Amino acid sequence: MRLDALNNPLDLQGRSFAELDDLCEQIRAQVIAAVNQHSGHLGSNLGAVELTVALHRVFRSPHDAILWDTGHQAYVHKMLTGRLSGFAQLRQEGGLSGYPSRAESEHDWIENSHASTVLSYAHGLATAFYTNDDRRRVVAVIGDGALTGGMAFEGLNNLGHSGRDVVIVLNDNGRSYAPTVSRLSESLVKIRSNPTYMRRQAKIEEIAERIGWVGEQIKRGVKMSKAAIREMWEPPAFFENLGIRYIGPFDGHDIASLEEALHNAVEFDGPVLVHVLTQKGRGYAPAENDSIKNMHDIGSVKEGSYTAAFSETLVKLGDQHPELVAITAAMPDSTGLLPFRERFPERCFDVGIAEQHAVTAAAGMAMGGLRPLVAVYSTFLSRAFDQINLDVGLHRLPVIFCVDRAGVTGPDGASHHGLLDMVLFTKVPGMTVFAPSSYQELQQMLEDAMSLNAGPVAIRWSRGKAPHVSDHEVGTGLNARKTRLGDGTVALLGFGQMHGATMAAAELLAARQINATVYDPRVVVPLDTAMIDDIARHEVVVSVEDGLRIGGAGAALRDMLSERDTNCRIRVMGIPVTYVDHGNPDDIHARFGLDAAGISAEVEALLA
Ligand SMILES: Cc1ncc(C[n+]2csc(CCOP(=O)(O)OP(=O)(O)O)c2C)c(N)n1
Repeated sequence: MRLDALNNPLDLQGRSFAELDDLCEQIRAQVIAAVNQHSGHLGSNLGAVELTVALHRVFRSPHDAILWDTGHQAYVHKMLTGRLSGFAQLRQEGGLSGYPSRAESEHDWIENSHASTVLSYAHGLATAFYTNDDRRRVVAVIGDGALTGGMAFEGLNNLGHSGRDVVIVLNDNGRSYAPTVSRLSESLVKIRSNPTYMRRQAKIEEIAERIGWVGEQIKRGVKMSKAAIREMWEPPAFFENLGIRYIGPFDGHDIASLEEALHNAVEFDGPVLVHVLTQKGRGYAPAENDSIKNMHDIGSVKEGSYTAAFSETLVKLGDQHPELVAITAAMPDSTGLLPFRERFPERCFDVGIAEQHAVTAAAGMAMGGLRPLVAVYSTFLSRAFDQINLDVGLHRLPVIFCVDRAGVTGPDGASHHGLLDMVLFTKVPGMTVFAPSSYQELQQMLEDAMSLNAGPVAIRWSRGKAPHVSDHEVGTGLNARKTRLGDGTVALLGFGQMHGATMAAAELLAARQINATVYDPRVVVPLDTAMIDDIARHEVVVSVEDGLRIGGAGAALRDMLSERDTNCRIRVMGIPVTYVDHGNPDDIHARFGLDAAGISAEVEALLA
């Protein structure tokens, strides 16, 4: 069977296991080729090939709902549901999304790519199907990493309570990005390393059943020893105490045994967890041998990037400040924490995919006299806003948020852009917010943040390469920096990386005899009042940010200007309130006028 002749999961029916094994080889080759060309998620998809084939043979998608937690491992699912040709344009503007997408296929029920949500969707769908007497199955695939997120526990707990018919497939490869950090995972590992567990458990149950009628005493004794044995194997007890039947573990690369397990699972009433052991990066030696993250995705910290500036300075600060500790929610590599962790292993904490817990744990550490820094992507931090606002902000705790991938991030699409951070941070009383425009600015801000003790500080920076500047082009403290002297007509302000675009726009304007003042505001909150006084004297002020235009940095600036006695006209440029698809960041900025041409055109329109 040729993969490129497969249009529909129904084509998988009636195939021999030998044919399916051959198909899996073809799928692996396609995954590797696509990721090598366009980057994306490699290890997780290579590990889920057989599992995805088995799921599509046992369940009837899209009638049955196959739900993927996070969704980064759904490439194989896409290939089996008629989208193979789309991989030529994987993650490119207008091309195939790197995550499930409802616009792409009726086989994709959910498309948000933030982890740990799938059990809640599953509970909701199963409730709706039950209520409507709609006999569809619901299958939720969740990784051991995603299982460390609090929402997963909430979902399990509620599923066990409600008894909804959901098949939960725990795709356990022992890894998130890095090896999964979780007590439950350690117990799962015990099972993983003991393949006789299943056989032994079946035997004990059988014996107990057989001799159970001999006498009450023996029965009770056997029950107790069953319980004791079960407790030795915590995960089954963990799930079953929550009201979820546990079966497993099964070899996640053996289609026959997977199918048998899935068929058995649907026979039970109520929620069942099928524990499947897989190998991340399976079948591709470089991924199998990557000890950090089995090539979870391609590309880590790039030289010259903002992340690299953070990573480098953090180690230096760690030497100077023994109280400094760093926290990550399962992403020590891509957030740039590895050098710090290597040097100070006991001062670096991976808390699992648990951003909310990370923030409140940081609050506790700060209360106890440590100086915690939370390194996190902008998009993932927004789910912990309540914790930032109340657990940290209200307590005026000096937690430092190092917010990577702020602004438009590009190929990962709507759920991965960091468009909300400035909107949210500007609403936390007492929070200081920095937006660096260069490698050196980020380093300076991180050092300055260490001396701000009265409340939380956030430094938010964009993905990718940072401009490199010389010492005299770096500000200090909470001051803005005037980077171009104009004639008082037009003032341009570009927050963070958008400073570059405003400088370029000023050059275009200069060619048309418009001599603009340019500021690098540096600090989003509190805005520098000397800068406000100065720009208030201009005829036209244009602020540019790579976040939502409404309620963000420019909006706060406009608010402050409106309180002055000034006739200046202000235009706030940023991203409109919309979900922005995947694409190249430069193209996306240009689409919203956030490039030199767009900014200069806006200025000319305002002057006209
Ligand atoms: C809330 C949230 N935080 C962080 C991430 C980044 N992230 C994407 S996949 C992943 C690891 C997932 O591990 P697991 O669920 O075990 O799946 P695997 O890739 O190992 O198959 C992480 C941390 C995310 N998607 N969502």
